[in-house]
Amino acid sequence: MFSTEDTIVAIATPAGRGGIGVVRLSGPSAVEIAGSLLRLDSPLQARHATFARTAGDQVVATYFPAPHSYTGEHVVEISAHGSPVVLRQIVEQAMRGGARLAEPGEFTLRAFLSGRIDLVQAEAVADLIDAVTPLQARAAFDQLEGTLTERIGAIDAQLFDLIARLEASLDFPDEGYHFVQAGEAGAALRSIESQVASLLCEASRGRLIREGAQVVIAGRPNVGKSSLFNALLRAGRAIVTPIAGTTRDLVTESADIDGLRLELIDTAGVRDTVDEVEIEGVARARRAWTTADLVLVVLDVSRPLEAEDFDLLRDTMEARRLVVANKSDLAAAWASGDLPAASVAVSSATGDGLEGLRIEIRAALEGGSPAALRDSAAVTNVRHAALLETARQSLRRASEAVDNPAGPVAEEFVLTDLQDARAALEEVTGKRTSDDLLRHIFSRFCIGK
Ligand SMILES: Nc1nc2c(ncn2[C@@H]2O[C@H](COP(=O)(O)OP(=O)(O)OP(=O)(O)O)[C@@H](O)[C@H]2O)c(=O)[nH]1
Ligand SMILES: [Mg+2]
Repeated sequence: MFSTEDTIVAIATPAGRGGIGVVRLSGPSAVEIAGSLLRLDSPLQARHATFARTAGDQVVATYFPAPHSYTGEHVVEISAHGSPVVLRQIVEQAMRGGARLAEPGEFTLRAFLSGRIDLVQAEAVADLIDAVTPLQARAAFDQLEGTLTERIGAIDAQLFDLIARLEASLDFPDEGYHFVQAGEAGAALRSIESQVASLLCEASRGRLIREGAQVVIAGRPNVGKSSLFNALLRAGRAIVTPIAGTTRDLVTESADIDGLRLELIDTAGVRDTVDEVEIEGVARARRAWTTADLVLVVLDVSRPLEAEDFDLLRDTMEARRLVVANKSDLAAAWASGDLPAASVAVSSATGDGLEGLRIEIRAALEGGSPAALRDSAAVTNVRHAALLETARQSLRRASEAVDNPAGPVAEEFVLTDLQDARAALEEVTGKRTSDDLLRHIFSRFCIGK
């Protein structure tokens, strides 16, 4: 379906002016086409930067012969001065020489099709480019290095071995000999299943790294929600006034807490009101709590607790939350023991306690293991997580069949489930794949990658 017989060309550097700009050619005729547009004193040598002229610029061309190139094909990279006009001219000349304009991600697609990288690694390239925090970049880099590929490969190999032995038992039914005993098959299955489960366990942490978490600030009017929002952002983003009911709509901003990306959302103070705008603001605030990964429930420690404060604590009980006692710089009207939940004392005005709150936010999002995020998160991609879940369910069914108290179920049934599990794993790495899936994955890449 995807042709790799033609030679593709694209500007590989970002649009606009820059110090240098790179045009990349890949395909069987990359060298000939480059030769047609470059005036060279000597022919291009493999992996050597060669000075040359084009019609409109002085450039440096580098030739990477197949298969040791980014795409696995013959690649020529032409570094010119970073002028969009010059770069476009080079691309046009290459097209006159027979090259085709590359689709988004087509260079990486070719690297996948030529077997130089697998699908996980190809997706990691896009994740690395899109990363906005060092933690996201690190997780993508690990995947690019093949960490996940290796772990899935190891699981797949064990499955393959088990399947082969079960099939052998089927092929020689008259021998009365089983190449694998039920107990042995059960143990192997449990081990494989637990390896898949541990990958899945990393997936929820991985999602957090990749997509960031939504953290909503909730509370009654004037308790200092917008002040806390600004303090966590270290910027005067939201309007703060002594007037209750200042914030009317959701105010959203990205924040970065120790490399963990957050979408921080300030909301309208919750109260009964007849103001139509405020009523809508409160409704939006309530909806935001229910979808948040974490709710910061803000209370004002300088004012006596009222029934509405307890209502708020009750209304947010179902959510993952942290109770924040704000305005700790003022005289306290209540103590933390008066609340039905633990609380963190802060002053958004002075910054007191904010560092502790940041630590609590991270811990709450990471499920209580602060070190975990930094260590490893092999799975960050929802597509991978969904396929691993499918594999786990198939393995579960196979285990149950093997451990059946009424005697093990026939090999045929176990085999079907094991094959299903394998198919799911192979879809992660792209050993099995469809054109539609590839089209979908590579469409999120930039042109020239
Ligand atoms: N002393 C002191 N004052 C604070 C603190 N945090 C907020 N304030 C003051 O409390 C008032 C209300 O602050 P906001 O941040 O606007 O409160 P809010 O919860 O966003 O209020 P609404 O948007 O009306 O719901 C302002 O006068 C702030 O200066 C604090 O930690 N200490
Ligand atoms: Mg506000």
